[in-house]
Amino acid sequence: MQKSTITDRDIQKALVNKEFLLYYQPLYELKDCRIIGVEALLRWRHPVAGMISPGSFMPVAEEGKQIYELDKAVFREALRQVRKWREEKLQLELSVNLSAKTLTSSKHFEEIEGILVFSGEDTRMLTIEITETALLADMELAADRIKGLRNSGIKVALDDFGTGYSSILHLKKMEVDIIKIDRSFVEALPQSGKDGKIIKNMVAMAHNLEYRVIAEGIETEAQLEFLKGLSCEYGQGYYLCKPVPAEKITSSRNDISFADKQSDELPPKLRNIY
Ligand code: G
Ligand code: MN
Repeated sequence: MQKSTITDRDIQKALVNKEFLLYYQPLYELKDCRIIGVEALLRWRHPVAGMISPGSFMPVAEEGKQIYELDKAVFREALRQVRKWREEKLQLELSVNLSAKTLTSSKHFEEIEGILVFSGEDTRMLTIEITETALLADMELAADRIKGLRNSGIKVALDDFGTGYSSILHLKKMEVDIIKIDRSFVEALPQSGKDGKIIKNMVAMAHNLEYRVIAEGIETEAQLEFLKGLSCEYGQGYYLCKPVPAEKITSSRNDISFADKQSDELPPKLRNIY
């Protein structure tokens, strides 16, 4: 299914037919490849087209009204899963993506808050990721809502950092906890000297401002080593682990592991943490 052929109506129908599901990608502390949590990532299991990634349908959802329903569905499902993991004695921190549109809609943001309260989960276990490209529209309101979330104990991450029109302005205006460096900066490492310098300075600036830094899209061992060399403390990416269905994340001696290491969802260099 081509991105251009997906309509708002298709997404609405898919929600009714329960075709959306969540995958989870572990986030790692790079120095010892210890899992610190998971990011919930939306997938669309289309009956004909197969698995569709959010890059193909999120822009359509964000143009229309379906984004609100998708965001709410993701929060409900991810919090249900975290509860299940907790009941199985698997204590996991959870990152969930929230669109700037939902963040700045009073009605829908209140509903998200309602979902959080209803879940009864500890807010300190939760990080909300907000993509910086979309933040510009109503920056004051966004900053205010972010402040409210942080006051309730939730951590806030600026996602895809560096790709927005005014990344530095966002840093100035938004009080957040975490910066997630967009994978387009990681992609050309370590070959590109220029990208290396950019990312080195991004990490240094983020640390000076006392943010935690997560590098996205680590696909090779060389990229991992380069980032470790810059004291970038956290990361995620296919080299470490691809997004996997919830059932693949299991507990072992109170550590986090993967049930099925042979799955083709998992990269050959999967690192266990024990
Ligand atoms: O915008 P955000 O960073 O939340 O998007 C995450 C998306 O990136 C997910 O759809 C996920 O599957 C994908 N992703 C995760 N790790 C990698 C990676 O190492 N390389 C690439 N190209 N994509 C990745
Ligand atoms: Mn994200």
